[in-house]
Amino acid sequence: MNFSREELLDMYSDIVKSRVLGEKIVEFIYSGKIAGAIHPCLGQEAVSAGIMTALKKSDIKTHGTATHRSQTVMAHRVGFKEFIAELLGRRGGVNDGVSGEYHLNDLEKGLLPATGALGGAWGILTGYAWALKNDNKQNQVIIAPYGDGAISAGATYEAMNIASLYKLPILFFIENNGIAMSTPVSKQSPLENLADRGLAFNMKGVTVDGNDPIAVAEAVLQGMELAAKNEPNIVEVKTTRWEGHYVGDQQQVYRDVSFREDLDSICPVKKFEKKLLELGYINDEYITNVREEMTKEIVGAFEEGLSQGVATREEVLDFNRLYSNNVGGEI
Ligand SMILES: Cc1ncc(C[n+]2csc(CCOP(=O)(O)OP(=O)(O)O)c2C)c(N)n1
Repeated sequence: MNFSREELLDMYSDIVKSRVLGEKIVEFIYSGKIAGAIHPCLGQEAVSAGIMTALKKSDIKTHGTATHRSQTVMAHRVGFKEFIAELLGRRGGVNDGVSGEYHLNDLEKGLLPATGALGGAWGILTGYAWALKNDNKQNQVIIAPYGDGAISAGATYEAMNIASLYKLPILFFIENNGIAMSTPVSKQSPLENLADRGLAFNMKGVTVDGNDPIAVAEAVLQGMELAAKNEPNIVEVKTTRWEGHYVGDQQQVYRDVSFREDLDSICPVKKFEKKLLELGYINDEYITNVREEMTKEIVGAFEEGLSQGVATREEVLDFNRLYSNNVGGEI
């Protein structure tokens, strides 16, 4: 698959944006401006950039969640200002600051709500895919992402089985960063490639380099096309979690962190920069400018968010925000 120069440069902006967003989230947590546990995306930016490229390039409409490490994908779907204001618990947030990071959603913009209990969402998302098929919605698919740990929950097997049996328009996306909290993949699965789990359900699966945004974008685009033809399938991307499970987690207690001594050698941003430098598409000045531009945009969004008010206690505890009342009336 070919990506134009403009598309590759846009992909570069997205990978840098993801890095800056990750760094700023960590900074704002430590300064006490963001409350709650957030799972840093540092080291996994190529995954978000690849997904964003696929969403922009394809004319297939997608609905889905994002993993708790793909904050940039959530922000891309709902708007960076709205996402950041939500992180800060402010009124301009996508859910008026009452839902926080992982559960924020905007159904119109295709960001479905994620469940805190990992594993269950693939069942729910398979239900969404079933609804798309039932309602004869053409050219629309569900993207169901999870980490390597979450996909070992039993409900994910039922979801894959039903999706395959009923030929549903869904792409199961596995963001394999090698570790689930403190459990490495090798201690929870006998498989080399988790996409091979699809074999049990007669479903196609591919595994690609999750540190290469082009490989991720290509795999997602192909997966979306298959899903749009009612061929559910799996895309697994392999990457590395650089930080602890959440900001503040002392990962050296349970994990060999010697890889951190030379992060540049595994850095997806640097790797992609090298490629674009070789192609002659960017130079050092371009790199500096993009970093500055992305920092300005992200920091600007944080400042704007901080200037807004916060929801009242009553609004936060409003059950009609927490539960759907589509079936009729107030709860
Ligand atoms: C059913 C359930 N069990 C445990 C947890 C606690 N938990 C939150 S994130 C996480 C690790 C998930 O690992 P993975 O799916 O590999 O994603 P990663 O954090 O590595 O991106 C766990 C165990 C949970 N949220 N739900």
